Amino acid sequence: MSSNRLIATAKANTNIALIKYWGKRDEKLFLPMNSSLSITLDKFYTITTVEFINELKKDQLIWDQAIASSRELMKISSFLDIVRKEAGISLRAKVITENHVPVAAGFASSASGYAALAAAAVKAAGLNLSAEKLSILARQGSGSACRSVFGGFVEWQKGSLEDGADSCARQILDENAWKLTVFSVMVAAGQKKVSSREGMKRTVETSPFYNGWLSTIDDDMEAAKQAIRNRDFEALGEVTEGNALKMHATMLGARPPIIYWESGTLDVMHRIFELRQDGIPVYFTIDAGPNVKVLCEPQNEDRVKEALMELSSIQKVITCYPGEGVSYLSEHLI
Ligand code: FM0
Repeated sequence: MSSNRLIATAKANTNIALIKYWGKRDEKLFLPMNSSLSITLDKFYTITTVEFINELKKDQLIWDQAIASSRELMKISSFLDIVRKEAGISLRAKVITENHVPVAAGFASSASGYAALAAAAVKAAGLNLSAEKLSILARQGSGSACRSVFGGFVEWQKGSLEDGADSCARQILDENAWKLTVFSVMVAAGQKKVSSREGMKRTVETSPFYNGWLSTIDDDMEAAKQAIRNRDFEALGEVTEGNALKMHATMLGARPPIIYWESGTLDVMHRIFELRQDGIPVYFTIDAGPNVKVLCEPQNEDRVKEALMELSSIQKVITCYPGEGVSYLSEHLI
């Protein structure tokens, strides 16, 4: 690869929110109603190469080895427009992206996807952005992507400025500072029916419980940060599980209502409650889908996994740990 080619490859991991982002105050800039907090994970990731090419008339997108739909291309193109504007270039780009996120895992591949795309695009465009600026850029592709820029435990401060210049993520603890186990538990389910984008919009607009949700976020954020500072797993688990349940409660009040849970989701939740009654500190969180993420300390990991595997409604359990933030790869896919 010659040094003057406008090309770069970046890798980004997915993240799982412990305090959830649910609702936007500005849809165009992806500004959230509430702050959130996540763990970047080590198992599921996206690798994306961006090359700005003189001869191209329009952007190209190759998505998991296939030409992407024009709808996907349009989204990527308008995201690249932000980068082009910032870099003062008008070149079109070839984008090759590979998702190593099992579709059924219930992780938003948009988080790792836009973090990797933002990182590769700015480097290919010759921009030298701070991690904070990169996070702000990634946010404008998908909100949760701003957190995947950083590894380990990450907080996304909602900010208050109208242009979103203070709405970005920052690292609380790096990925080696506190090893926790996060099981990605896949339960039997059909296709996801309501995207998180649509689900949060409908909740903000129609749920009478939405303001109740918002009124508890500052306390939850503070409790989570304190638990992380103190490496207090039970305190972190309590606030994490409660926060996820509150988010889902807001959706029950939406019209039409949104229920992401399947019967397998409930089986896992009840099994976690039983394990806690048996004295094992283990907690769950659930995103906008039926799968469950289960958190425990590494010393209890075997016992928890065994208990989960006994459930017939479970399809697969993948063991994850805190992972790193975006990185650049010297080899590339072209
Ligand atoms: O990750 O409309 O980022 O904090 O996963 O692209 O900004 O896909 F549980 C739900 C993520 C929502 C919580 O939403 O939405 C979280 C959620 P976008 P995202």
